[in-house]
Amino acid sequence: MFFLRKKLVPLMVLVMAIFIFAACSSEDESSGASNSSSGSTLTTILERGELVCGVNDNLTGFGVVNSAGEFEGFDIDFCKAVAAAILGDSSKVEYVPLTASARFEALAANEIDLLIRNTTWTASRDRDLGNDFTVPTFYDGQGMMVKASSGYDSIESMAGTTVCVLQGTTTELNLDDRFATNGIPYTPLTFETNDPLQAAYEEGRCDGWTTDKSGLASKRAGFSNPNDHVVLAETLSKEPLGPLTRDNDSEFYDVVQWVVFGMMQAEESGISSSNVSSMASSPSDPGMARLLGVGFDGGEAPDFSFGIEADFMQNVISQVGNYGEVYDRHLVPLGLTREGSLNAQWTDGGLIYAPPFR
Ligand SMILES: N[C@@H](CCC(=O)N[C@@H](CS)C(=O)NCC(=O)O)C(=O)O
Repeated sequence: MFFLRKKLVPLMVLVMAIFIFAACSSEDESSGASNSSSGSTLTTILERGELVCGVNDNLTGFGVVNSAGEFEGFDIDFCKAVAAAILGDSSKVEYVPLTASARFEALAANEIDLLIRNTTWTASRDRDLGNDFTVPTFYDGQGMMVKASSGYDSIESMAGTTVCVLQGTTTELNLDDRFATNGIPYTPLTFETNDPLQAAYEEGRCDGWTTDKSGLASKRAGFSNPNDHVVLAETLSKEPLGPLTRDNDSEFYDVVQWVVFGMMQAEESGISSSNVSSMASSPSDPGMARLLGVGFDGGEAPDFSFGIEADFMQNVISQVGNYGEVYDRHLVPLGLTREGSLNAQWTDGGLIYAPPFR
């Protein structure tokens, strides 16, 4: 009896272990609806043949649906660039419009692969929300727009006013920092989306509209008479905006990060959509050859592929352009001058800088 028990107990433990392992494995496979069994978003995108990008659909210049019903903008072009790099085709993107408050949950819940929606990199978002910021594509800061006729000319002059602000944003938090901490009384009027917020501002239900300065430039340009509105000179915060992937998804994270860096490097190296094919057939230096995934001076092409085709940057640059082309296409029309700003190249005193392709 004792011997029987001695043999049976380990056997039962083994059987239980197999059951527990099987149950855990099947749970793993069924969770993460849109991810492949390996859990890598890169593999999922390659298998699916499409990138699912979470974006804004209401911010001209960054992410908006145009009159032809197509998504366009600065952020949209980075979705296209990632699709061009992974799938060789910038049109293979499904865009999912998201509000500011819904965006992080959509990424964590696997509803999208990538979030590119004028989203600010902050410590708590990095720490708490199950996502990873890749690299800022636009260095912004928070501003305040008022009606020109109001006479407000500084934040201090706005004591006792009502300020319109969007929920689930850094804007909401910075607003309180700036007013409450400095003893300036104010009333926030918060909204889930921009359209009712804009209506409230236009109807005079709030005295100021605060958000990223790029957003204010976009909204101001959309008014029938932009000169009726003034963006105050003060910048209330730092708002580095850029793409986010899920935590612990490093293959895909690397692709997104190096596509953005590649676009920055292409601009620095003078490679654009109009000359990329001639640069690829005769690169002028080894660094350019590495960026474009070709050999230099008759040498072997380097393996610089991040799990995708080695010449991925050729697809990105020919189909979408370098960083400067994307900036000029979407942000210059909003009056967001690059020269002298943080978004100038590092060689011009800005922060747009790619680590070496080596
Ligand atoms: N960058 C800030 C603000 C992002 C944000 O939602 N901005 C507003 C105004 S620029 C927006 O996108 N509005 C469009 C909408 O929600 O309809 C953040 O990440 O929290």
